[in-house]
Amino acid sequence: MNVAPAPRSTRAADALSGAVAGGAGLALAELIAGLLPGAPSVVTEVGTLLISLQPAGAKQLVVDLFGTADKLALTLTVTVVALLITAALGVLARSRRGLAQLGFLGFGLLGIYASLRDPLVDPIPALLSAGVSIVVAIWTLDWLLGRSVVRGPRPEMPDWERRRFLGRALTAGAVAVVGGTVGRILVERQQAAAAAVPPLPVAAPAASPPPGATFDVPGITPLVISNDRFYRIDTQLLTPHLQADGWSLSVTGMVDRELQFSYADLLALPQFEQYVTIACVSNEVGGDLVGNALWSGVKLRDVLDRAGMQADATQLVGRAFDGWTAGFPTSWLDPPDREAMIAVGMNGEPLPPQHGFPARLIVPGLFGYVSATKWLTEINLTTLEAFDAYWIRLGWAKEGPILTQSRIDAPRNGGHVPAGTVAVAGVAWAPDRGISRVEVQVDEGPWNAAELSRAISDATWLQWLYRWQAPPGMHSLRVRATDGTGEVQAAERTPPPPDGARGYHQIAVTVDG
Ligand SMILES: Nc1nc2c(c(=O)[nH]1)N[C@H]1C(S)=C(S)[C@@H](COP(=O)(O)O)O[C@H]1N2
Ligand SMILES: [Mo]
Repeated sequence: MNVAPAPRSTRAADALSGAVAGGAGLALAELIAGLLPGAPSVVTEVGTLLISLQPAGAKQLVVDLFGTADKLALTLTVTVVALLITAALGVLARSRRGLAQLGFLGFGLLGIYASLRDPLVDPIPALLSAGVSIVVAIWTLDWLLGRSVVRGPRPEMPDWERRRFLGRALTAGAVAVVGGTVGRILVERQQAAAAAVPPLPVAAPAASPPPGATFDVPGITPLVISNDRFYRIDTQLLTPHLQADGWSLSVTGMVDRELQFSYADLLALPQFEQYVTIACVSNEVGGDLVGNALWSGVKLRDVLDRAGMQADATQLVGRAFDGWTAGFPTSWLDPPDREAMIAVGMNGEPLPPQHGFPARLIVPGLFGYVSATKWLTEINLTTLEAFDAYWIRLGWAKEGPILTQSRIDAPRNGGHVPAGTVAVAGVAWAPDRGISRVEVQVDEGPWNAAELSRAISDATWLQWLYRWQAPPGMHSLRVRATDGTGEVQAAERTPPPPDGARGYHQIAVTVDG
């Protein structure tokens, strides 16, 4: 056979190899997204990124053009463009294999970047999925190109080899199409389930923050932390994505009637909302494992009344879907102005998966590890002696009231400020005793009273502000708070274990002359 060399068909083969390799990578990412909740659908994320990059007018144009089909159209567009680009990378790979591989890597990085912008995406599955997909795409490309890589002039592709190549490319392509489609169907199902969560019922509204609840100081912590900025602490490596359907909460143990609530049952009970500041026992002095949010849901006492909590039940244990537990004395529930709750909403949204969807406990005044069970499935009434919860068995204190703490947010530690009046400001908290006083000490000088913002309630933090006449030089600033009972925050530094860090937050600043 003396057919002339056919560079065009070889180039077509290279392009096909690139597109199939790209398709394999994309399909794998989609399949992982479908199987592993929290892993991103790269196609959806890149599409969302592209939309967000459009100027406002163009965004509307896209929506108008595609109408209700815009999501599908966007998905297809992203896929087709990605395949065209990887096809080009396939052609490039013939002469510049390394460069083409870098191109695939760049694709993966774009996917990671787009995915991590989404607060619902978990970084670990996102990185894992991107890593595996890039490796598989590059490996597929090598596998398809492997046969025909020859240095020097482009060789003719003999017929038998062409057939073998086509067989491989079609097989890989078919696997990618099937895998990608299955992944896409699973992803769409997840998205539909998430969209099917009923809207939160109207709750008896919390008093809104009073006038004077905040100070306008750059760098100060906002009064309410948004859901995607709220600190997150739990023992889960991957965020659990529980479905409202099929979830239930049982109330068990020392009660007259054991009860079970579906998500709809819970939403049908009287709803209320309140601002509560929660904190983690492992927060260091000056750390940020503390946050304030508007929680909505059901009063714990309503549910306990229905179940008929028995008088000799001394401990309430919250159990999560995975068996994680937290427990606190039932006597903590007694003060009438302390409202422990089963929260279903956070800042007006259903609880995000990271923060315990469908329901969690929020108990004003207690550290999270003894109270704030996320992904709650059981409330068990027992005695203090009968049960030690998760962190208690690991040596943390059985009782965990939140310690009085204060933090300097502005100026920044190690920062420079101009001489003159400097706004020293931050937050202080002692849920649910409240804060009565905050003082600032400069170097070893006297303690100066700071102005306090008007607190939303004793269950929340407040902001404080001290206008400091700052002389040039290096200075240290310290803060201490006094709680609503008149007790000054502990001065002596202790590490977080076993019951929370103590000591004053201190920073160093340079005042420029
Ligand atoms: N199921 C479950 N709930 C949990 C935890 C956990 O590990 N598992 N950690 C607790 C701890 S230690 C804290 S401080 C709070 C943190 O709540 P957040 O992540 O919503 O800020 O959740 C609590 N609830
Ligand atoms: Mo915690």
